[in-house]
Amino acid sequence: MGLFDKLKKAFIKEKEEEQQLVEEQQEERIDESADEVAAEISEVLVEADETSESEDQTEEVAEVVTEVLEEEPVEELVEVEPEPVVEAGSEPIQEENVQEKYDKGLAKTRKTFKERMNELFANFRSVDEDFFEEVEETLIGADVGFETSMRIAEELRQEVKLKNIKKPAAVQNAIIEKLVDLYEAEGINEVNDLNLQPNGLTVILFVGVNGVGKTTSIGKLAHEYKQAGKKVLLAAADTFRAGAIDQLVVWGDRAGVEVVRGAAGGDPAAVVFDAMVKAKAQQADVLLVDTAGRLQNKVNLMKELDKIKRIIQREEPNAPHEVLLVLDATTGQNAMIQAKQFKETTDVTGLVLTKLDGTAKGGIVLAIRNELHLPVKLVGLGEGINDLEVFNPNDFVMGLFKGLIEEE
Ligand SMILES: Nc1nc2c(ncn2[C@@H]2O[C@H](COP(=O)(O)OP(=O)(O)O)[C@@H](O)[C@H]2O)c(=O)[nH]1
Ligand SMILES: [Mg+2]
Repeated sequence: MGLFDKLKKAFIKEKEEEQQLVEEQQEERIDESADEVAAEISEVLVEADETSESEDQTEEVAEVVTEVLEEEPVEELVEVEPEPVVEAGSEPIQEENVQEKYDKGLAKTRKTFKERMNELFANFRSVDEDFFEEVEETLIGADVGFETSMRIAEELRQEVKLKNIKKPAAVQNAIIEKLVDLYEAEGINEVNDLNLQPNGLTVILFVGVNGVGKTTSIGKLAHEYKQAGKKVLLAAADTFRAGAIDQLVVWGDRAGVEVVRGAAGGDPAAVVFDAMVKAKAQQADVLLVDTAGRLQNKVNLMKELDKIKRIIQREEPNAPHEVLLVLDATTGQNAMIQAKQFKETTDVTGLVLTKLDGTAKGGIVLAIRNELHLPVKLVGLGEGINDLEVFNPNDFVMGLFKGLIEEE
């Protein structure tokens, strides 16, 4: 089943659950009010029995019953707001938590995207050229990328004509479907899992400009692997800033893993060499290498990274097994530019997209996928030690577009 169909199915399921809940609550209310009425009737009956002077008891009772019923018309009690639907829990707990994390982490993006769509359709009159231009602008504004936005608008033009789509709800669904389909098609041969070696050492190099979240992501990943019972080692090869080494050491302590470090301002390649020797001697499973982001220019950065890679390869010919470029999602188009530059500088094997939780620019994942053809491997969904997830495209798309499908 395609991703869009899944999204649609989830939408229908949600609607059905909502409806079911409303019905259940209505039934409950009817039962409750019926019980109340019955209680009052029997009270009246008992009273009437006790004071049974009156000749025409039945009439009196009937009067009171009518009064009670008029006072609290059962019908009126039935109108209740549906409570939020609680997931049925049919899926394994682990998976549900991940989807929840995505839902939470993407809340801002989703909300903003929904607002943009509402704005787009608020002035909707017909599917004319002005409208398609507004679609382009809306998508560009949602950070899904220039090329992607143009492509979607063009495909929409054709589809609207072909299928004679007129209703705004149908147009909106067509836009979402195009986005999801395009995203899915680009991801068909993509490997999102990290290239972990089943036997022996896995070396992962983290690159990216200052402040994007390299050190934090390494700390989180170290924690995850440590929890999974792996022997983990960290290399503090960002010797450019003194603070950077200490920061990695703090994360090492938090995760309970050793950090190989040198002096601030020292040769990062020497630190990496020490770390490689140590990792082999200790038969470590994973070595995560932190690097400096800001070197004066691209040539210097390239030289530095090449040197680090050579040292690693000399000790372990198939390593590094991943070169992960860390990007800060909050920077939107700037992240795209960084990715293009790093791609020219070094062989990036995948992306870590951080700070998705704090931004409305989550649409950038679509742009990255469609325009850079680099797989997102990890996503940062918060500052906590557990807030790093292996990227799951399905969970991501569900989290991004949930609630955007309209009833046609
Ligand atoms: N909200 C949020 N903050 C993050 C995330 N990842 C990193 N950060 C924050 O970004 C800042 C810079 O991170 P740092 O790891 O020092 O970046 P580095 O210079 O690339 O090593 C820190 O304040 C982190 O707490 C994330 O996924 N979500
Ligand atoms: Mg750092």
